[in-house]
Amino acid sequence: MSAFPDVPVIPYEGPDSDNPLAFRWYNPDEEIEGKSMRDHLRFSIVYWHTFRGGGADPFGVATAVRPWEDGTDSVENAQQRARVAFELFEKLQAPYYAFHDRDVAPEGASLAESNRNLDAVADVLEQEQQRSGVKLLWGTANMFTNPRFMHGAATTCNADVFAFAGAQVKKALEVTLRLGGENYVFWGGREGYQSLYNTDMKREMDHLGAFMHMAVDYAKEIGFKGQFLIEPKPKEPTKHQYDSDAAACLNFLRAYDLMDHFKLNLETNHATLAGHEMMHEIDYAGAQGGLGSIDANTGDPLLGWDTDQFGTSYYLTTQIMYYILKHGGLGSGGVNFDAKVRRESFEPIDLFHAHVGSMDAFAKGLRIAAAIRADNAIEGFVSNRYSSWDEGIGAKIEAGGVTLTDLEAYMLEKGDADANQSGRQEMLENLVNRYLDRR
Ligand code: XLS
Ligand code: NI
Ligand code: NI
Repeated sequence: MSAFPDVPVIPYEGPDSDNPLAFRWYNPDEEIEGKSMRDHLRFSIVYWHTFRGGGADPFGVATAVRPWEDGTDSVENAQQRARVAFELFEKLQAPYYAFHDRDVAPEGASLAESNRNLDAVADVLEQEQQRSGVKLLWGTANMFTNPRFMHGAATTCNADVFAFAGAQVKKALEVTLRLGGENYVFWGGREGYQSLYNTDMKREMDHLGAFMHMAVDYAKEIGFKGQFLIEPKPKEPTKHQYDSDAAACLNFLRAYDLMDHFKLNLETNHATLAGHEMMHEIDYAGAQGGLGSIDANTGDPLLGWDTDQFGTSYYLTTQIMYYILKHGGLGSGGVNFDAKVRRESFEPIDLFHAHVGSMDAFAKGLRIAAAIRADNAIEGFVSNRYSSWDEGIGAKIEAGGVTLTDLEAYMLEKGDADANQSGRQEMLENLVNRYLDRR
């Protein structure tokens, strides 16, 4: 039985199409820079917003109409929901999906019961993956919703809660392995603090480092070869999150000797909350070999929180795809739509409009970014801007071994530095717009 009988598999119809349920830019098999759009973008649909989000907000209850739900928190309902989810993944031509343990299966009265529930739903997920060919981009454990995690999971003051979190990650890793997950994500929902007065920050960070090592060791033990990812976010739910941005995460990974095992899962709206552009986070992570995957969404420029909206701005997707291409792509990561339809968009069909539009925006961004790269339009300007480092004193400094005394001798002889040249920011912004104008 179909949950979306009126929706076909979304076709590619090209830029002249005005069919709202067709792709205008996402043509999965078309090659760009020698790779199919499908393989560049590796689109992934999230289970939590799309199948568990009902549109509740602090002032009102859920609004979403989801006819396939029977209103219970039973395993059977969760299994039925999983089948519906795969119908949506297939109709969107999304090659991947992602979930938290507690999104897909109900939490039981004990850890043992929760594990049994998860296994029972994983049976259906496995069948559906085999039937449809849709794959698991990543799994993760929800260690923030249940009240036991009020003080944190790996960074809690309560050692028993740390133990519970460890047990939960162990199970989530086993299920992710069983389902062939290509990555495993840690988003530290409650790994932070509301008040430094009641917090031993050093101890909490040490515990977080130890927790991550336990995960790495257990992955090795069971033969999980997927990529571990940390997802930075600076605030919300806590005032200060330890994994606040790409730089803070990389510093944590270095400090605790985890760089070989982790990359980053960067999210647009989180970058905004951290006061960065998403392209900055991608370029920063990429420069350190830490670009793993992205959670594709956007915030509202007039609101200051994580609104997790579907991104439709070509300007934003161009920036994102440009820096992803610059750093050689997403590897085992993907473009994962960690985004939710608005509370007012309560009908099932809105789930399709949201994903079709955002997939298309990323496809268009990929096309524009590749065109800019084909002309060497930005990189050419940048390498020319730094050309003083390619020869003379610049090349010597980069090669290493130059001292302050050497610099003084050089400058005493020369008298003054060579003249500066314009940064041409406005010219480059206009240039990007010219590429956006193109078809
Ligand atoms: C919340 C995060 C979360 C992670 C997965 O803000 O984005 O959804 O992606 O735990
Ligand atoms: Ni996310
Ligand atoms: Ni988010």
